[in-house]
Amino acid sequence: MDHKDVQLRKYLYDEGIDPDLRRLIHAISVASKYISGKINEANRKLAGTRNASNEEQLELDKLSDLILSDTVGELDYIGEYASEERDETLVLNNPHPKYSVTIDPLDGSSLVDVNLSIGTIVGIHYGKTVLKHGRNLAAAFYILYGPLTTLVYTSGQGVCEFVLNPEGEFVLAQKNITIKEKGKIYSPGGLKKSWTDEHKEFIERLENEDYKLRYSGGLVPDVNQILMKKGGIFSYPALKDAPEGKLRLLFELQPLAFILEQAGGMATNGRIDILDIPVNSLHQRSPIYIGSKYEVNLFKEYLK
Ligand code: FDP
Repeated sequence: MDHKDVQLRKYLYDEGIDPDLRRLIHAISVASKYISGKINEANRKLAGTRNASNEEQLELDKLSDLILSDTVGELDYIGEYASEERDETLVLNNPHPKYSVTIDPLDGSSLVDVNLSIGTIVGIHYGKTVLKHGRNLAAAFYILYGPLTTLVYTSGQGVCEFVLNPEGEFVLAQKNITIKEKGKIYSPGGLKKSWTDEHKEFIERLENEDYKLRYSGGLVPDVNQILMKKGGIFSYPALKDAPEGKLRLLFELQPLAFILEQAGGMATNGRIDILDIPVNSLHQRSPIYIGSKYEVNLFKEYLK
């Protein structure tokens, strides 16, 4: 593998992306190939022994974080590296920080032992800190480790998908990906008995409108499914015992909201767009409704 990734780099070049941002995106995409290899290794080990999955998963999370922090840390223009795996950000002390990075190194890692898809989520903010609302994002992407490894990306000029080919290169599969005004699938997170009445009524409405249930328990594949099926809704709501829901604003929601908005969809907590939510803390959580406009706006009606 020589990691030329000509198509990925040309795409970024054609978009007029600043060379430093291009280098950062390419460096993370190369790191994701190693993570993909490590996931396969872990899967093979589990398939062979079917033993202690918790430890195996934990190790994989930490290893992915290490690979990514080392990769980002080598660049002398990054302000902060913030990872879902760490309590605090890694301040890189570079004299002229241009970008800061949020990473969820391995989202959905509890699905490794059952061989379901998982992902890495990346947000790249302008400036020396990641503690910014989502409109400050310069770029966002996720890598989906499934039967195919794909990279879905935006820098505010539409959404495109790259696929990792057998030679280990990310090649362009689709550009200008858009979703429809209204979809046919719903993906509802959270324990049903903890749902609020508004959320329960909203989900019943979708069921009465013949939406099909599609929930894998992995945020990246579940949101990717909405994007690739060209519509629908993923939700992880406020719960009676967790009013802020489960998912993290900086590491999970902002990057995915940026991508879905760019594809013509919406992402909200029910009251305010995810990208406009003020950021108070690194591990802040928020409910999310993300997908086609019809479904997201429908939920807002229920909240009124
Ligand atoms: P996981 O706990 O397996 O890491 O953010 C974490 C996440 O998975 C998301 O990938 C997923 O959408 C969500 O949690 C699943 O939560 P539930 O188990 O409550 O459905």
